[in-house]
Amino acid sequence: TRAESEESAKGKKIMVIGGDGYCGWATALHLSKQGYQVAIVDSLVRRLFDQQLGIDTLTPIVSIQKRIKRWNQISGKQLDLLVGDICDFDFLAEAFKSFEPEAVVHFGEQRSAPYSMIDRGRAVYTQHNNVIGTLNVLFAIKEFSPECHLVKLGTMGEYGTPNIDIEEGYITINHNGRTDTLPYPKQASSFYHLSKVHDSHNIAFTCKAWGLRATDLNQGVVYGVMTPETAMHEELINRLDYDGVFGTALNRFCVQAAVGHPLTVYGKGGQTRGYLDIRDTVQCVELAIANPANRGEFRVFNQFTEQFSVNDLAKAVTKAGEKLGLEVRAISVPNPRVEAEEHYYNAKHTKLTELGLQPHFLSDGLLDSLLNFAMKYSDRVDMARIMPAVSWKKIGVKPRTDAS
Ligand code: NAD
Ligand code: USQ
Repeated sequence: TRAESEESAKGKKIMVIGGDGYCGWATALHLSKQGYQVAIVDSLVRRLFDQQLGIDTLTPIVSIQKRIKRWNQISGKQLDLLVGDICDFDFLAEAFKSFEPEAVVHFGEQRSAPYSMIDRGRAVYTQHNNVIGTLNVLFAIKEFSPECHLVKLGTMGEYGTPNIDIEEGYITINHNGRTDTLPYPKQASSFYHLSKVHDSHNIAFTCKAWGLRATDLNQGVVYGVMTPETAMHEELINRLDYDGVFGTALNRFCVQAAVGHPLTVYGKGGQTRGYLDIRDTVQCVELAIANPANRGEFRVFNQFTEQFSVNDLAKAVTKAGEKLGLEVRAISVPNPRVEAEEHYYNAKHTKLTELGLQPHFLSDGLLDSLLNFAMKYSDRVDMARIMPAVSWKKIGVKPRTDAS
């Protein structure tokens, strides 16, 4: 039961790589609150990308050191901090030897599809950072903590938008009279999403070859900003990206509605994806940790709670905005990406529910609170950074110094 798993979790050591980011910070605090011993590993490179691109989170986040100090004052719990790049194996090895994790939650990647499509340099950086970082984590687990469970953030985007149902990681195929259960076909559509495909292959191989235990969480698009822990103090506030490079669909639409910018529907708006509330991200990760994969097992969970098209989201935000007296209008923006704008989409997502996930479905209450949140910080919004400026087709070898 949940109570038993929480009880047995007490004291378990969890390394959260990427713990200064959007999903990672909320997860680190949630796990700490639940009684896990948490160490955050982060290079803080995400804060550097923002500076280099001249963008900023909607919310005024303080330094990671201040965040941790505040959490300690409020909760009485300790969070360890190891600042470094997991692509530097000496750093990662020291982190493993000093902390001795029993599970590693790996959020620490360059996670924006548009960022990976800015220019050749960013495309190569994204695949190097993500693929080599994950390879280093796999080697570190083998060498220093072979029992350690890897909980790796993947993406629903690994599957693309096939014209058949999407299964959870594997599909049973009947071919020329023989049957096998094989990895579900991957059709990612950005250099970022492809980096996750490469990671999945490397993880699957090392589970088989070295007997590592891993769970690949193919997460959908995350929305929302508050979790019970990040809401406890302004210095614990989470980041909320709304710009055209790091901002994601629903979060962007809420900020756009709050500042009177038209909602930016790319192309026809029939693009359908899996979505989940950030409160469910933290729940799913905890469920994966509390129910580890077996040695040698490469487990895949599809981590989302509902499917929406971009047009569905625009409609929901328009309705919720109008209730608050906002004038909301959606426009069709020429699609900067290469993707299907009308397609079949039906993805399975039962494994986390079977483990006990209690979803927070998208509700009027959530939209209302996210819109109010965006209105509260609306003076921080830079209107010039909302429209998309990265084209899948125009990417070239020339370094872009102004990705705005
Ligand atoms: P984020 O950019 O807010 O956080 C990522 C963190 O990882 C940052 O703090 C960054 O500094 C750190 N990092 C990156 N490379 C590193 C390295 N080499 N060494 C150490 N630290 C490094 O991203 P997020 O939105 O929190 O996403 C976290 C993970 O979840 C990513 O792997 C992403 O692909 C996945 N994911 C996110 C979403 C979403 O909607 N945000 C959806 C599905 C999957
Ligand atoms: N879109 C719009 N208007 C916008 C922003 C996006 O129409 O203003 C469309 C995009 O074209 C796309 C869909 O909405 O069809 C989702 O785009 P997104 O930017 O919200 O999400 P995506 O690029 O897919 O990436 C995000 C995270 C990434 C994660 C992924 C999960 O940044 O880390 O892996 O969601 S998934 O989409 O399931 O692959």
